[in-house]
Amino acid sequence: MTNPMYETLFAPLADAPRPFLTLADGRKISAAAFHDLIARFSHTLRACGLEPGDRVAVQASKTPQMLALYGAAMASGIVFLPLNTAYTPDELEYFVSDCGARLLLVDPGRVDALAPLAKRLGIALQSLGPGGSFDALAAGHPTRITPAARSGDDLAALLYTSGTTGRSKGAMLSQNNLLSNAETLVELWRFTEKDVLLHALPIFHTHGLFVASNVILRAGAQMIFLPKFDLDQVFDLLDQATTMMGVPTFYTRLLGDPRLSRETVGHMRLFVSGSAPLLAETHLQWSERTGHAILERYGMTETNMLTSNPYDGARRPGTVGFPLPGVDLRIADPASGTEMPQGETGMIEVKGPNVFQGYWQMPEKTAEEFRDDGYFMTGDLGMIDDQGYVNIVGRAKDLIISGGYNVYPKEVELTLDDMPGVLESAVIGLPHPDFGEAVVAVLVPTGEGPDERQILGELSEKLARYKQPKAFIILPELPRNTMGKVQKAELRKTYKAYFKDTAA
Ligand code: MLC
Ligand code: AMP
Repeated sequence: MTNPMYETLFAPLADAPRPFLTLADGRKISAAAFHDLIARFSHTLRACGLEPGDRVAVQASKTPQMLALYGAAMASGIVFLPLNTAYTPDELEYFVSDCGARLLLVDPGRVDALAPLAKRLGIALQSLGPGGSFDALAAGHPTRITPAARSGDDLAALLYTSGTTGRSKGAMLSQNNLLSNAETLVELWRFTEKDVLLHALPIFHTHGLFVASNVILRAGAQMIFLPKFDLDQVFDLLDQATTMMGVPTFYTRLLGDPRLSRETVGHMRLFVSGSAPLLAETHLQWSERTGHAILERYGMTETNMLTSNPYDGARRPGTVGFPLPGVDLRIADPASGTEMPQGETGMIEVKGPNVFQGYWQMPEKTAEEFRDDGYFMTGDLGMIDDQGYVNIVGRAKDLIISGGYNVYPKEVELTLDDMPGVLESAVIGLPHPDFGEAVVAVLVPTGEGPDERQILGELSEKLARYKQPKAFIILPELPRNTMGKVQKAELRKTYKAYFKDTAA
């Protein structure tokens, strides 16, 4: 194959009259029409001066155009860099300059706001989606393409992940990393061309882009492609779907709605959850209410999917199931990397064709996260039970997962510590009924004390909304151990019921 990703996932759409996308307003886009768009966008990327191996960065709403751009990047051998639409221009600037993108695509309404940034970085700026300048350029291009020659080892995408310290890192994913995972999941979860996936996840992260979209493309199936998770839209369109993938917040919100019943989901084949822990309680409530056992799986940006509960066989609440075929997973002593006996808790370490190629231009950081024998340290603490199911029992990394989005406390603390009235801060995740965990800032004030509204105002210029604290707790000092280290575990324990019974 001259371009495995394009040929496997996107070429089969060409000239196929079958439906591919159903949009929120009921409009359908055929596979053939979608492929025409991919071809036009591919020519347009080249006309904008991008060569195979160059990066295209995109921060745009979830539209068919955004998904077609992904296909076009693959067809042209261009590395796709999708960015969370919640990122502020400050956040965006780092990603775009770090990866040396040649072109930045944004929503039409954001061009004016981002033009100075693009000028400063010397990068071309176009808008994508209805009324977009990129779409207008594309209209003049042909609907046939010859894909760029690429091998499975060539880079397909760069996804940025934050870290416990320092700068965000661009995880380099090759064509084979993505394809091998899609192939495994199609088989394991029994996807066929008869499936219709209700797709309400964002497509700038692994879950919505690589798990959901790649699986559907590989299976030759179709999607109900919603701009975001909206309960009314989901209930309106659910009866046309056979499967859904979501973060746990999708399931708790659906459970909170009286429309959810055995009848409303009677025709569904499969519900998948991931990106954050699904409470055993949610799993059980879902089974009682709908008769379906949610299939929970576990993965990471750097590794794609790693484990899954079985399709046939018991889907155990509170576990993430078995290592995927082809994935070697071990529980190791975090300090030495020595494998631990079954039943003991340690670092989850993995190896396989799905594991990424390293961090963009950060060879030292990459080396730090791999063992000498090639295992990648996930930063998750786990245990394998007597039936072989992997249980995630904690995190070695200081990370909060809020509604499926990762928030690294250090980034929020550094921003807070710079603000007037703040002497120091500790950012923690507390159990939250809607988001699973919510970001909370514990602040020690200087003399006058901080003004919360002013802080939130300043934070919104610097940090995406989902990273901003949902609550502030003011203390005269932070609890520290004898070494002077802030005891976040103690803070989490003291305030664990903070959001209990709070309406979402
Ligand atoms: C939105 N807000 C959030 C938030 N999402 N705050 C904290 N955590 C979140 N996840 C903010 C909004 O800006 C808004 O702020 C307020 O919270 C409520 O808005 P909302 O309209 O209710 O939010 P909503 O659009 O419904 O979003 C919630 C959500 C969404 C859960 C549907 O966050 C979502 O789609 N999450 C999926 C994330 C995901 O795909 N993760 C996969 C990563 S890949 P205000 O104050 O303005 O009202 C990965 C690997 C793997 O992890 O294994 O899959
Ligand atoms: P990200 O960096 O956004 O890809 O997030 C990856 C992290 O999400 C993993 O390292 C886990 O901590 C977490 N995660 C993903 N799936 C699950 C799951 N099913 N249960 C618990 N944590 C999960």
